Order: sequence, then structure tokens, then C-alpha cells
Amino acid sequence: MKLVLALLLVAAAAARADWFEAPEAAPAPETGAPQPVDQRWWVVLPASGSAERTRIANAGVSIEEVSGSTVGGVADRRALERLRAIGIHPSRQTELEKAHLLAFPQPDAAFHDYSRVKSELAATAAAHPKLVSLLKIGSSLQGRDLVALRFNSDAKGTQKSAKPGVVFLGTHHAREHLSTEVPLLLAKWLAANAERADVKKLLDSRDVYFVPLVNPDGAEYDHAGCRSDAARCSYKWHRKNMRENSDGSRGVDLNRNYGFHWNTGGASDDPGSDTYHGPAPFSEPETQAVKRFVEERPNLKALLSYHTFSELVLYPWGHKYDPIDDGPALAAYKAMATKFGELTGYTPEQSSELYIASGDTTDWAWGERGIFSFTFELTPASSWDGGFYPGAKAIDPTFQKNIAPMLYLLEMADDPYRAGITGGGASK
Ligand code: 0X9
Ligand code: ZN
Repeated sequence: MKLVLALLLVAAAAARADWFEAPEAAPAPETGAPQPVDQRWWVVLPASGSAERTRIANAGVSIEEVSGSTVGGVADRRALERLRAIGIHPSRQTELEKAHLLAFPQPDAAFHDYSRVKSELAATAAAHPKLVSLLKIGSSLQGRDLVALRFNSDAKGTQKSAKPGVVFLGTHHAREHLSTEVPLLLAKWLAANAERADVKKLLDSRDVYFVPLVNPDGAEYDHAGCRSDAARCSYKWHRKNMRENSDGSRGVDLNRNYGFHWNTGGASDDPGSDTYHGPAPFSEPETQAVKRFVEERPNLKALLSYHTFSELVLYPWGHKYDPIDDGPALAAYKAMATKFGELTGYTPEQSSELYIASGDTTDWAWGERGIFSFTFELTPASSWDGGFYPGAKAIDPTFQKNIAPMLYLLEMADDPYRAGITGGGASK
């Protein structure tokens, strides 16, 4: 047994070394042979600040990690061509087909697929009928339900509430499966701990929603090769929804499709790119559903959208470098982000410090609706620790770490501005 384990470790180390250390040749120039439209590579690129990262994002790369003066991300052929045209050359480049097999050596049955997310949410609502209700906020492109769990001690289903509202969203990006687990487990935790004095006080005075799976079609597609009986998973590294684009590629980046300063930077015109913004703002049923959900609930005061990975707490603006110009709001954002950082160990920063990207959820929710909105990039910190596919071992610690930030956001939701006055403290 030990020998087998040792052999596996050696094989895994060799495989990792191949992924991370051996630069591969740039893609061959186009020949007569047809190329798959959606072929993509994991690339490591030199970038020493947010302006350089934005140039890379503008070329259509989905930047996934920042490490010193380099970034790692996913690029399609056109993004590679654009990078080359502006003089940026990958120091490493690996076909995703090779990388993804390394990412998950075995199936991860602990992750919830679409049908298990639905059944867990339904079971939670059924077990707590006085507090919890289940609602459908829309349908995905392929017709799957977009399901929300609501916590409100008075109002159920779609009944109106005047209580300050908070919404937690998961998995805009298909391959970020941990961002389904966290809101799902937080919702279950809230139901299980509803009688704890501090939790009860919050739940009596708030209107709370969880939508753990905004992009069910993409998530299902991503793990379709990972049946529970599969010897090895072959996740597809799929990011977008499942829109069939005119060039034969798949998907619109839902976190570039929101209609606030849509397509003004860090989003791609290339349908094959991982950051394709779609043909129009809110062209996708998934972003339309979130929009409608938010617009129908003027009591919403705070929003948190979970993504992976890099361990960051991000706040608007993301479409421009300027800070938000409402001084008290900016002070509140900074204080809350700092508090979130203390509670999680994640790094707080304005979204555009990472890189400019337009059309994301939080810029829209803040810019159009005045909702205090954050993006959490969850565990792990880097691709060395598993990137999008950190394995089931990451679920519980990441969920546990995110309980206190959830309670803090619920606490602050009656008046988020007060964070700027109290320095992030809950009371004035
Ligand atoms: O690029 C994204 O959509 C998010 N990162 S991810 O790796 N999960 O794809 C971050 C969005 C943050 N917003 C801006 N930088 N504008
Ligand atoms: Zn994401």
C-alpha cells in the first residue's frame, strides 16, 4: 500500500512539474488543419501591476491568480495572438486538457451537483417551515431552475418584506465549485443554528437569501466527466454559461454580462474567450434572473458573490481605477472589507486593483441599486494548492471560515454606512 502511495506521489510530483515548470511551445501557427474553436491554455504571464494586469485582461485572458510579478490565467488562441501583438509572451503555457487531469486525481463526491443542491435546499426549507422558504428566481438557458432559499421569520416565498435584505450568490463561474458549497453550507448552518441567541436576533430582523448556483448549466457541464464511479475526473475548466455562440464556441461570461458600464474594459469581444461579455448587457437568462430578483426587492442592502480562487475580498469599482466617489460609502466599504479580511485571512482590495473588468455583479448592484456588494475569491490562495479543484478537503474549512463574515454582513445590513463610522465595528 505504502509503495503504491509513494508511486502515486512520485507520479503526481512529476505531473505537477510538467504542468508548472516545463514551458511548452507556443501554439503552432495556423495551418490548413481545422483547430478546435474553444481550445484554451493555462498561461503564466509577466505583469507587475494593475495596469499590466488590465492589458492582459483586455486581451481576453481570464486572470485567475496574481503571484508577485506574474499572473496565471486561461487564454484561448485569439487571446494569445493579442498578447503577442502587444509584446506579452507567456513564460509557461499548458493545454488545459493536460492540466485538468492533474487537478483532480479522483472524483469529488462531496461536492453537490445541481440536483443535490436543489434537494438540499428543499429539505432545509421543509425542515424549517416557520423560517425558511424555497423559491425559483428563474431558469437557466438549458431550462434548469435557479433556486433561492429565503430566511424570513414573517414573509415566505415571494411575499414582500421591509426588513433589511441580504443576498449571497454562488457559482457565476462554472468551474468554481467551492463557491456553490459555501453558500449552500452557510444556508444549512443558519437553519441549524437559528435558535442560537445571536443568530435568532439577526434572523428576526433580516430578509436573507442564498442562491448557491447561478450557473447550473455550466457547473453540470464542467463536472459531467466526474461521475461518482469515475476512476479519474476530467473536469473541463468551463467558466461561462452554456450559450451556443455563432462561432461554435460555448458560453458567455456571466460576470461580464451585467449591464453597468458593460463592455468598457477587461471583457472580451471574442466569443471563444473565457471573458466573453455576450452580445448585449443582460443577454443571458441567468443574469436576467439575478437582475429581476434584485429589482423586485428594494429592501436588499447587501450582496456577496462567492467566486474562487485567490483568497481576496473585492469591492467596487471594478470597471475603473477611480474609487467610488461617495466618501461615507467608500469609508464603509473599506472598513467592511478590512473586517472581512480579518475574519478570513483573505486580502481586501478594490476590484480594479486586481485588474479592470466591466459587467460584473457587484459593480452593477452598487452602481445601479446602491447595494453594498462584495466579491469573495475563496480558497485556495494559488494554483499550487489546487486552483479551481482543491478537492473535498477544502470544503469544510472554507465554509467554517465564512460563517463569521456571513453573520457580520447580516449584522451590518440595516445600515452598512455605519461601518465607516465605527471602523468596521457592528455597533455605533
Ligand atoms: O474576473 C472575475 O470575474 C472575478 N475573478 S474570477 O477569478 N473568479 O473569475 C473577479 C471579478 C472582480 N471584478 C473586477 N476585477 N472588476
Ligand atoms: Zn469567478
